[in-house]
Amino acid sequence: MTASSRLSRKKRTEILKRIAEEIRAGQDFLISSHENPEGDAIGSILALGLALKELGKDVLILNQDPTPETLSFLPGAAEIVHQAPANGVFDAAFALDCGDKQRLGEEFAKVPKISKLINIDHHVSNSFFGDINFVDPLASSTAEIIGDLLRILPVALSPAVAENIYAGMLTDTGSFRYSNTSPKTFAAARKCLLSGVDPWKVAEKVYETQPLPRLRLLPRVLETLEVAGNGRISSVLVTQQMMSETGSSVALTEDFINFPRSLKGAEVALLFREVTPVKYRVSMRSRGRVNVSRIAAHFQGGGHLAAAGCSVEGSLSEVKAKVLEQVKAAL
Ligand SMILES: [Mn+2]
Repeated sequence: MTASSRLSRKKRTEILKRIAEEIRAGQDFLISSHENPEGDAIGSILALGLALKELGKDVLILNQDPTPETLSFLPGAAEIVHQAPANGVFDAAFALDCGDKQRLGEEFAKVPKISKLINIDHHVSNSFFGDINFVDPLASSTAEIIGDLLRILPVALSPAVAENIYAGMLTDTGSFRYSNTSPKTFAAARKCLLSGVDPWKVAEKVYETQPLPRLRLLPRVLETLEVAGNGRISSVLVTQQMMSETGSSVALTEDFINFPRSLKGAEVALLFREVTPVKYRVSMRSRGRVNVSRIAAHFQGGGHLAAAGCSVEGSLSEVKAKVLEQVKAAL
């Protein structure tokens, strides 16, 4: 089975019911997401974590990396731990919004005993690393899938859970603008609003509370804008020096890629972020005609058709050349 095979409605319900059964049968749960978590990762783990607690379960939410400051307002965010527990036996661990096991990070790998791994995701590149896998590439976000799971359990959508689900959907759909936005997404968002979510409050917290270092970093990144492939490829660069001089963290570079993507005529946008002088993280965005998850996969990365990423080793000019060659071939 591959992630791209469409989940039938029947199969969807069947797997969600199986996961619900695991939740009912167990008591101790670990919930985790990918390294450098963004809105959907945080929204999903908190929504599921809070809902399980409402059901009387013991929950530990573990994320190796810190929660981005703009998402720290989300209910439950303060309870996320960043180090693996020294002991503790879990009936099941949930990997949410995470395309492969490695991206769960080093801390997750240190957890002593997990009886069952439940993988819930919407990345088309998901490697089905769980004992139970629910992967729906047509879902807008993992948060949207968590909403479905909670309905099947069932557990009522509390305002705190709803706010997390809403934030996950909002951020993964680019504020309900991307092509992954479906009637189902709006129906799920409607449910969140009926449960008390204030859309402006969430939008203001997520988008209108930029830390000063991020806005200081932005012009320096835009300064690096380059265009290739007859205007169809645009790219920007973030170096360690830019980050240290502006006091920025990696999390603050999230969404910078939207600027090269917004360039008229650009089909594929790239953001090269220096990890070390000989290793770069490459984020890719497409307007929809080029499948960037395939380009990322060429470099052992992954993602979605229109948003993907990978790490590439080499000097900046080597990395740029390698990546541009693949992108040009895909145009
Ligand atoms: Mn996601």
